Amino acid sequence: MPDSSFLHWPFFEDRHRALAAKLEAWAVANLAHVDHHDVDAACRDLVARLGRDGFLQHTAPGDSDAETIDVRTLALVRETLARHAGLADFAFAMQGLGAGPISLFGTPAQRAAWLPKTRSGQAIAAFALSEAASGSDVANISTVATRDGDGYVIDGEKTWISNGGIADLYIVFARTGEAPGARGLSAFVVEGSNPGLSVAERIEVIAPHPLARLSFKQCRVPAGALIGKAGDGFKIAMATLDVFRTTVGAAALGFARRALGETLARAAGRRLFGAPLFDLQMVQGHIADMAVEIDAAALLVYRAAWTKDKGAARVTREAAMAKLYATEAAQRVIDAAVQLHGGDGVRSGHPVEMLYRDIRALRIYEGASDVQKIVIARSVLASAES
Ligand code: COS
Repeated sequence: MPDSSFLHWPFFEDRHRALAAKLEAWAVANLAHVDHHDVDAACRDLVARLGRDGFLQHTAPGDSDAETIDVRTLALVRETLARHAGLADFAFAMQGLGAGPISLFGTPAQRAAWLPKTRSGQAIAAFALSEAASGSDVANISTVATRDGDGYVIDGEKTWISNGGIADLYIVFARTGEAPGARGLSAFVVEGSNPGLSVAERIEVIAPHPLARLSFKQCRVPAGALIGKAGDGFKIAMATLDVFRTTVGAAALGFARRALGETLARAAGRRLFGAPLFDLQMVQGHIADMAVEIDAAALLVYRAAWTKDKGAARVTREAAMAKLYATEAAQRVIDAAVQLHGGDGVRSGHPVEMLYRDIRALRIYEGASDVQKIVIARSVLASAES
């Protein structure tokens, strides 16, 4: 296990340290050989095992209003899983993001119907927000949900949907028209078996995972599928992202820690110019930069998580800072790791080559770095004006 002294920072409690130790042992035993050839099967298997062994419990508390998501726990689990296997982190994270709107805003009936299944790994969850013309500009969503009798009919397309094709439930954001723009969206639970929902395209990416474009044609859902109130969809999406963006930063942190660990082993084991690589001061300079960026990222991630857990109503700025900095820093750390590994750094299947592919999407999904800067700047301005 790499340096775990950060677990003694004041953000954490004994229960966090105990979970980190338990999950580390589980990851060593379970994640040494994740098969990437069939990512659908691998993700189903990972969700089932994470559920069976109790780790998905943390993705969606909330059977009662008194229970809330513990963001520090989510972040610790994500960074630990990411350090061992990117696909395991993906499987865990999507259960959380997909169940998030139900956990945070669902009715008692929605919570009772779905959360026991997502927590046990019996149901796979997905978050269907992005569209071809509205990835960053969420208020511009064009998928529509039309009131029809005692339910709604959804028509449109969603794209870049993680777990698309293998999910049992999708949280779908659609325009219900209470007002133009952001105030006219609503969120719905759509079952994977709904005949109006189909996979239009499977999408291959540089770090493969289940990903699809989805088509909704006359997709009928009951009134009970509406999460929160009609018109609340944008706020439900943003508030869910406020929680999970911090954990994207945590995943990036896990990737960066793994990259540093691989680099330290390389620097100690490889000899160059008659001495260990580590003896070169230029190498030490890289390692120092990597370590500083990792600690700075960890401080921002766990500051955001702790702030939310202590009851802040909104952590929009803290979460945006955590995601922005941790993902961008991890990209730099991993790039340095590849460089210090020489040719091995770009050899297919080498851990740092896999990290190099794994990290890239985190700077784009759940709000691209550019969007995080907009969010941060607006928040800074608002504070300055108040
Ligand atoms: N929590 C709760 N409410 C929020 C919120 C948040 N984090 N962010 C905004 N809102 C509210 C605002 O307060 C505003 O409410 P009122 O209408 O009552 O004033 C409303 O939602 C609209 O907000 P805003 O005017 O900021 O909307 P914009 O269209 O300008 O939002 C950004 C722009 C870029 C911030 C937003 O679209 C965004 O975060 N985009 C990235 C989306 C993303 O992560 N995509 C990836 C998909 S998931 S893989």
